[in-house]
Amino acid sequence: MLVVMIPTYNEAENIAELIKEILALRLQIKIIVVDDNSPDGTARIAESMGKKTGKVAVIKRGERGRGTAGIRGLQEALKCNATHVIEMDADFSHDPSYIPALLETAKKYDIAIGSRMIEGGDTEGRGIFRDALSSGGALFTRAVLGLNVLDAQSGYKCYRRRVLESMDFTRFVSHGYSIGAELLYRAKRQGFTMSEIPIVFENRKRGKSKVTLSEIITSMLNVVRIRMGR
Ligand SMILES: Nc1nc2c(ncn2[C@@H]2O[C@H](COP(=O)(O)OP(=O)(O)OP(=O)(O)O)[C@@H](O)[C@H]2O)c(=O)[nH]1
Ligand SMILES: [Mg+2]
Repeated sequence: MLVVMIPTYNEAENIAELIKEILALRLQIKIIVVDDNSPDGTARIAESMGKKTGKVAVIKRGERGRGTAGIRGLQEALKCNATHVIEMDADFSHDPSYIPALLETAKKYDIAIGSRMIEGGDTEGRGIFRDALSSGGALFTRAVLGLNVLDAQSGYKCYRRRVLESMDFTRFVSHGYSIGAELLYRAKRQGFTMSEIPIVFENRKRGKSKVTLSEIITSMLNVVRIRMGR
């Protein structure tokens, strides 16, 4: 069974439609939403979708943070017998229509990455500054961590169960957005394979961005810490 894990903070304008589109793929899927007590009622909306469909579980956390919310979601996915786990954003930057291709790729490789950087991939609707920051960040991450993928900062990925089972998240040196890159780094060192499929990443149309410039810079510094192991 495939679990799709979605961290949310104030995504009331996106979450219901996203869940509908994912379930419309008609795959054997369970959705786990990890919400950090969003003031806009995201969790309530997701819960009501869960009641209607029986396919959505909502985890409500008291703390905040994209990174730790993601870890919690991956751990919960393992508890419900997932063979594969997809991690994606709630804001439609990650088009759910790529889910089947990610899953297929993760049947051949341990990790499939939705990539903006390989041929056929792209980023749309983002300002030139943010775009340059993403591309530069991806190149930097790849070089420092010695990864053989171009979009190591992508938040749209599919993991095979055994990758997640092998991770001791208590040993992770990063806490924020760089957790994803750290997971790839640790996976590569353990001999897991990974491959990218092209995605067109569209800037969010509804709701507000949560990531700050300081978080982006911290996550770059964390890449160096990951490499040094502390
Ligand atoms: N649970 C949880 N989810 C979060 C938190 N911060 C962000 N998210 C979610 O993580 C995903 C990515 O966050 P975004 O704000 O879209 O960040 P981004 O995609 O890097 O930036 P933009 O595309 O510019 O908005 C979205 O689904 C958010 O709702 C948080 O503190 N807790
Ligand atoms: Mg986003």
